[in-house]
Amino acid sequence: MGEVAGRQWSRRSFLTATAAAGMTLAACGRGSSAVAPRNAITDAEARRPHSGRTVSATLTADRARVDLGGTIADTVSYNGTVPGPLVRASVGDELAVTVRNRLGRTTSVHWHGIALRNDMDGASPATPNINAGGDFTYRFSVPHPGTYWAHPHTGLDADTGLYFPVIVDDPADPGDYDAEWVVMLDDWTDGVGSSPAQIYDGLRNASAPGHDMPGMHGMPGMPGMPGMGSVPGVGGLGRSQLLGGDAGDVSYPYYIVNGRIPAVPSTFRVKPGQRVRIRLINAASDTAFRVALAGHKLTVTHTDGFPVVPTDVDALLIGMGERYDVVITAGDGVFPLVAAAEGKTASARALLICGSGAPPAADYAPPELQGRVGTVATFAAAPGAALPSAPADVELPAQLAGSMMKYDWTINGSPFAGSRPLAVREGQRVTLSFNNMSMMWHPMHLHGHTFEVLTGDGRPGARKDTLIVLPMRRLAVTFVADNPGEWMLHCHNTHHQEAGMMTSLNCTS
Ligand SMILES: [Cu+2]
Repeated sequence: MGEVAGRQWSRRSFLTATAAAGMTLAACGRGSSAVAPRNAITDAEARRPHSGRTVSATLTADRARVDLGGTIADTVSYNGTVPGPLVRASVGDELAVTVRNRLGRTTSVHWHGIALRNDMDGASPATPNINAGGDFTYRFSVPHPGTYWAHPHTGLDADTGLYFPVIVDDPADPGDYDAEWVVMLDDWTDGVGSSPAQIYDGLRNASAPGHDMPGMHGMPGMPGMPGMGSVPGVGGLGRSQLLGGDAGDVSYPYYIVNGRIPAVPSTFRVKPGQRVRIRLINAASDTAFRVALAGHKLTVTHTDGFPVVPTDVDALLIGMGERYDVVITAGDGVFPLVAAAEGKTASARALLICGSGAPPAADYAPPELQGRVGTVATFAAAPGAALPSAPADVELPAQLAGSMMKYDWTINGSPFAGSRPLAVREGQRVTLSFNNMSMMWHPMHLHGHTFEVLTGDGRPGARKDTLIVLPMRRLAVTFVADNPGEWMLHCHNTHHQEAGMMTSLNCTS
């Protein structure tokens, strides 16, 4: 941020500028004019660290028959696997990832959590989508170490096999562990149950006029009930105390870890006593997972890529789009890593094999799941990751609303097409206040930036780019708007996002 951080802005000038920008934008609607001129984006890119090294990869997005462990799914994937191949670089490296779109429809690759140049973010309109049959090379430098991932930002393709982990290493920090296990969690229906489009239509149709069903979340899919139950998987879910109410909208046929169903799990082998860094990534569309490793405590070290004060928990609640890094010391035996689909009475699992023995039954629920469950409020940014204390230059609201009955998910009163962007100037310190006025939780994700959760007690909260906001609750975050461009701010529930629960943070230089 350097020079821009030193700019002095009076609160009055902000309010005036914001109001004026707002009026202009309201008059124009969501136009196609670029928020950040190309030189602002290239200037910001020049200020990022540069190692001089380029990491290249080619990903072909295409139809694939994928073996989930004896269950074959006709789906779409990158290079024929679920998850797609790991993309790994070090801080300051340039990534050059060519995506060949063989899906027969428009696609994109969004680099979730990476504070990259706006025109490579993989979210329209800042980055043009890739046309059917077309190729595009995403080229950008990676400024921060951490655990990230990537997925399409077009339609319902986030609910397919199109995702892969992205890891950025810090050459100055080798880490105090012997082995590393990347764990991607997902809820799965594509090619084995209702299609993502059928589920989305089912959610929308259940909300058609005359289909008002108060409390429908708690009901099983009752035969004869209009909408609900007419599409297998839609509705009929339980509640979660951790999530403050309804757990989700969709019951998936499978919950998977690293592309495998619980009966035929993926495995990871280490020796007893070894320290293992586990990078947990929730790539699901409608499922928060409660994750525990049988017989082990989890020492949480990072939230969404950024260090926290190391904290021991028995289990972790991970919403869609969130990542947690934990370190464990391996015991002697075979231990299931269980990701319980929160409020959905089903689980995903993988096995940590550090000795002899048979794994427990596929539905084994380790007692750790009922122990101390870490949520975002449990963690504090490590001293090096906390933002300097500073007053906000601008305060922005993000009012979350909508209901299952109308399926009208909005931010600040509008679905995306009619929404008024949130306006900031480069270098401003921003407080963003989520106010969830709906009866459902939302994992809110901001592109291009990492914020610090405001705890209200002066303690620095965790650094995050995706944040669970519980129903009927307020939660504020602070960040420096140091990345010029048009950045999406949205719910990471795929169906809520598709229904319009998205706006943008427009950062002008
Ligand atoms: Cu949502």
